[in-house]
Amino acid sequence: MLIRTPKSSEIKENQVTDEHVYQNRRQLLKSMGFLGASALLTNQHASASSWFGGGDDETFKTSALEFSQPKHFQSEDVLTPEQKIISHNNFYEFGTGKADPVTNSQSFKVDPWSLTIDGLVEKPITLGYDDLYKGFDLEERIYRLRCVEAWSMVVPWIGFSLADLIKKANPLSSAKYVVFDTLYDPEQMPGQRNRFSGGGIDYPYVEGLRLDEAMHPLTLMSVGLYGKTLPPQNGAPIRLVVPWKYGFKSIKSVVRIRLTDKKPTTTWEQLAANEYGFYANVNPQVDHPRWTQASERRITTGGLFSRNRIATQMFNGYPEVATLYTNMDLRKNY
Ligand SMILES: Nc1nc2c(c(=O)[nH]1)N[C@H]1C(S)=C(S)[C@@H](COP(=O)(O)O)O[C@H]1N2
Ligand SMILES: [Mo]
Repeated sequence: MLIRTPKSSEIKENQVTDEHVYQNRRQLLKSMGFLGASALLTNQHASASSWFGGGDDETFKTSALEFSQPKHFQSEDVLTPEQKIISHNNFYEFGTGKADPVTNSQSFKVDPWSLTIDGLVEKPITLGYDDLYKGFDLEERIYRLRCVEAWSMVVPWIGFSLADLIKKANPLSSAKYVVFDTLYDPEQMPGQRNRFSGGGIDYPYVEGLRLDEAMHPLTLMSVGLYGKTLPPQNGAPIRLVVPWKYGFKSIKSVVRIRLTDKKPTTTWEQLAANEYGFYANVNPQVDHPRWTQASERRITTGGLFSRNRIATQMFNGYPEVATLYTNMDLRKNY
């Protein structure tokens, strides 16, 4: 039996499957016998809930990481529980529902992996799977991440500054922007097989930053969370995290980082440029055309009926990035 999900033409990021709905769906699946007790405990397998017709049988194996905890990246915010971070998110390559990524990505292969840094650089680099963990000083950084759909999480990411990686390639002075590509592999990513399964996105998923944004010390290449390597649903083996921007900028499972002199057109701009701009800085004063951005629902430990609505902060509470945008009209450059 399959749970029907909307056609891709009906799907947009505004379809807020907030945690209520998500929890209710799990309750429903449970009452229909899809979720066993252990699956509920680990929140992992929502098998048979997938509209691709089954989901993965295996569970992806993560492994422990060694990392430091620099004081300036810690936080007083209540952390979002690990089980929620890894079971409720967006990764359209694995389906457009909030539980689809965890359901459909468990057999995703991350080793071997290849990440290339090229374009306007003196020294193009290609990193293999082991290089992602060994070539850098890994840090745990607790970041807020706010989705454009107005929910947010607080995540103990593990990773390194993107600047450290870009510097190794020696950028040319002509480089102005950085373009990121997610893996394109329809065999492994069911959302890439046709327009309907992947939310209308023309894959690969592409994101971009201005070079100075990319070089900002907050901009993180993450290889782990909660002390372990990333699970596939969160972008294994390596993904971007830009904590002052809406979540869609934080591109997952990156295979290429290219320096250019032209502003790229990103995936969400291609889909709806009037709704999802290139900058996508978290800004409570600039609403999405169809909903307010002044507040957000923080996902913490709350259960089925918890309400945890808080005011959204400018730049998601990272005022140190404001200098990147002096003299820019953030209403025009949304
Ligand atoms: N390749 C890829 N990256 C992606 C997405 C996606 O669909 N495909 N979704 C984005 C969106 S909209 C959000 S909110 C975050 C959510 O994932 P996280 O909870 O692991 O940060 O991933 C972002 N990165
Ligand atoms: Mo998002």
